[in-house]
Amino acid sequence: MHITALAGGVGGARFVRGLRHHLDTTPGLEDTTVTVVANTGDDITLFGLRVCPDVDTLLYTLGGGVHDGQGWGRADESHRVQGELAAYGVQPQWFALGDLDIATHVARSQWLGQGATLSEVTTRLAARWGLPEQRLELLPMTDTPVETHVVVDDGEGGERAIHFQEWWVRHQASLPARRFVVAGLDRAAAAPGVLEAVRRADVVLLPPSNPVVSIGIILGVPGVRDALRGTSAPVVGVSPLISGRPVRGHADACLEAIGVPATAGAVAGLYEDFLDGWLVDPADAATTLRRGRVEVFDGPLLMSDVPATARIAEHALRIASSVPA
Ligand code: FO1
Repeated sequence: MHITALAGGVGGARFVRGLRHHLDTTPGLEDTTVTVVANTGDDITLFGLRVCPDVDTLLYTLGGGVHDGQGWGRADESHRVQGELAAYGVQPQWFALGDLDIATHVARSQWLGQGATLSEVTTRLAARWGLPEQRLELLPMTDTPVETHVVVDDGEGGERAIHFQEWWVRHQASLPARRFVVAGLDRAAAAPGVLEAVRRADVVLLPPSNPVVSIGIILGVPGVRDALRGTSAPVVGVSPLISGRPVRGHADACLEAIGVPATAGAVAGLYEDFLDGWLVDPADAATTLRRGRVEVFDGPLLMSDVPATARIAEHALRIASSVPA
């Protein structure tokens, strides 16, 4: 069996880690391969280094090196380099880059500078984190540099665009977002293997990632949405909301910016043209009605630890085998 998942950062990475745990501990499913297509709209160049937060969160989480409390960055991290940069007055300081993490960005930037594509670089980084041995393939959604920007009020009656990370990390999504603009997305091509991974999958999963700035950005890569509509595989999504709120992150602020209510039903509506099954938390079951052909199921969605997350993944796979694709 082959599973393809579209993922953002923390929620996507934790879900895929649970999925892999379920596959590895279930007789007959160990050989299942998983392709993860990662959002790259969060990418940013800082201190001359290319930083790919969602790709790195997936690498570290699946490779066993993540700072579990934060959900991103490396465990046992130090911040001596950024401290030294601060002493030089080098900005920004609102985005914490640890010393071990910086090595990833140096390696990536060096290889990109030598002419490697982001896919090739990601494959090299994934090898260091042991992903192939776990039958995990990690693909950036595109090799074209894309960056999500957030249009906010400029305080003088006009508007200005800031990088997504500045809005998310520096301002904690507290500046009302007028809209998201993804520089480069309309001209981007899906990275090698991405469309095939959707088309040849036996199951496609949408982990509980941000529906606007993670999954929504991947869906904006030309060809991805059509591949999802055309795949013969069942497509099953896991709601990122519990009781209408994101467990972490700012999905509610993102949904508000695009005029979509923060409800599990409204999020399913964003995927209605290709989704077959939608898994919501029991807290949202009563208010989530079947939408068109999308069948709704409920089960606990709190990813409190790896075994609990594995049970959510198992439920998603059971749904995949029960819904008509
Ligand atoms: N998130 C934060 O809230 N604060 C940070 O300083 C921060 C630094 C950071 C560095 C590398 C990295 O890969 C991720 C980092 N994140 C940080 C997380 C991240 O930028 C966001 O959670 C995502 O981009 C949204 O999915």
